[in-house]
Amino acid sequence: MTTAGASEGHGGEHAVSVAAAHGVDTLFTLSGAHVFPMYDAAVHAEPPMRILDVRHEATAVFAAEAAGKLTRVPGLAVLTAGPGVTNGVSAVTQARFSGSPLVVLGGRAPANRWGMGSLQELDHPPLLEPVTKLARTVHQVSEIAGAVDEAFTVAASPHRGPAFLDVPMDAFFDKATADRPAPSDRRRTDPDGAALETVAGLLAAAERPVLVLGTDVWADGAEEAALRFVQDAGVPAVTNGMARGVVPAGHPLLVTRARSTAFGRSDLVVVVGTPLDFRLGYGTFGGKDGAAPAQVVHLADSPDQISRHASLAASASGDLTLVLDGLQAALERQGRRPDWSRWVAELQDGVAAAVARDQELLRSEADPIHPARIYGELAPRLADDAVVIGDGGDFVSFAGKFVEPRRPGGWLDPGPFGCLGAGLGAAIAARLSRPSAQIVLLLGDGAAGMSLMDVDTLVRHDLPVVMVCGNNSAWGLEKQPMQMLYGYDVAADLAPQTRYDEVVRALGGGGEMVTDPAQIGPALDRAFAAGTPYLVNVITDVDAAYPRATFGV
Ligand SMILES: Cc1ncc(C[n+]2csc(CCOP(=O)(O)OP(=O)(O)O)c2C)c(N)n1
Ligand SMILES: [Mg+2]
Repeated sequence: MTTAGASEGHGGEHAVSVAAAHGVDTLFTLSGAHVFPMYDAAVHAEPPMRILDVRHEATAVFAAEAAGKLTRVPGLAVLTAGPGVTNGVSAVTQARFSGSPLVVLGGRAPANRWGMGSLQELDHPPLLEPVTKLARTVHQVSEIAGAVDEAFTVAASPHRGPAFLDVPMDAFFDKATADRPAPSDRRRTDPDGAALETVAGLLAAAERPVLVLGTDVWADGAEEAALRFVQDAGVPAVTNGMARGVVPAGHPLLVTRARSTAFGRSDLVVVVGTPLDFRLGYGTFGGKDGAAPAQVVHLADSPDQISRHASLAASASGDLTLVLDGLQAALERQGRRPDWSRWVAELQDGVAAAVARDQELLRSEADPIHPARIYGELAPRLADDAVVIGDGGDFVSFAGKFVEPRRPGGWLDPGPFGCLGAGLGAAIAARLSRPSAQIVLLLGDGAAGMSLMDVDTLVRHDLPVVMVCGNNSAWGLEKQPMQMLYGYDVAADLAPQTRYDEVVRALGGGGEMVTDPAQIGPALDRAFAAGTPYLVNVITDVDAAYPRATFGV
């Protein structure tokens, strides 16, 4: 371990100083005395660390998670002991599922009273252990700097994820002289060259290959290598999660809109940086129109991410830039350049047909409004660097179909954990991380109810964000499946035309309700021009359900 020298200070000073050395400029929190040393240190740090105080700990952790995703420096959430930590657990779990770099520092009841029943006395690490890469108590003030350094290093190392520490109050307020470690340079893990040769051989022999690019391509900083590979190899690609935009909207090799043909007719699917989970049919491809099952290759940022359930023709792991550049070099050594032009043309035809089919819905004049019309109005208003955040069910699925990012790292969806309520936290972090970009938060009306109070945080911290609520007065993604399975539904309806826009106005932002499709565009223009948090509350047709092929099980 290299050190930045020994320093004197209380526990908060050690923790904040090490976090800052790892690149953190903001801590997300909700007040509690157990963590006061963190605030004192943030206030007195040079430069001060921004304290972004929110209205629910879930928002603090969702914000830190989103900051980690957007900046690729672990986000930092500071939670008070007991309920502060337990309120954050769902968001920590989301970070685990999404491989998001995140450090959560919890307060903890004092060690010198442990077992006597002091306020909020809870042993957190056993609760956090199953959903983190690291969860432990730091018992001595002199150990805080080293432990925080370890937490940041673990969170930021592939495969990324959350790390949790708690510090007993007496140790946190205590003082010590301790070494403050200097963060070490990132180490890149080389992939196995022979494995890449095998993959290159499979690719060279394939007639209808498809490349899938997922979130870890962005998280691992491999977005340029990925686009290079797509273009140099000439292989059609489907992107998901934070890799959306790696192959930009309109690129001739981006075939996401022809996904079902691509996956169904492919003879070789190479999946990079995302698990072979329900979003990818558990890693089973091919078989459409009498096609044989496809061979599957899994390339991941670390060995533990390689699928254990799918039958793989080959796999490799390591730094994804080295993986993709290495694969291209190996492909060139194959000496035969496969001609995939007919396959690519077939998929391009599929994309063009899908885009043409969309037009009617995107321009729909239906009353009540079809949710697709909202995206027909929103998409042309988005700048290349817009950050689009989805929090909801069907409303967000429509966004996934109709909003195609033009740059990577600007699309935040709930990921495989699918936790509603992440929206306001993600919007807070996005506004801070991308100060000059459009930030658009897409909220289902159900999801809106989970975090809308944190509009108060946007207002207090002067963070303008455009919110668009697809208000179908229902938990739509649950209502339709229950209808399908039982022929009736319960616990799926919400009140009609609830004025979420007035909630935002009451909290100090702006907003309006829209019931006429022709008014969506002008309302969005007003929202983008507002310079304050602004919610466009669009009343939509509850019967316009997203056409879903799977419920994720
Ligand atoms: C925390 C949490 N609770 C429940 C669910 C189950 N769930 C998934 S989508 C959904 C409906 C979302 O409704 P809304 O936000 O209004 O979007 P809509 O589907 O109506 O467009 C529900 C309840 C979940 N994913 N996360
Ligand atoms: Mg809804």
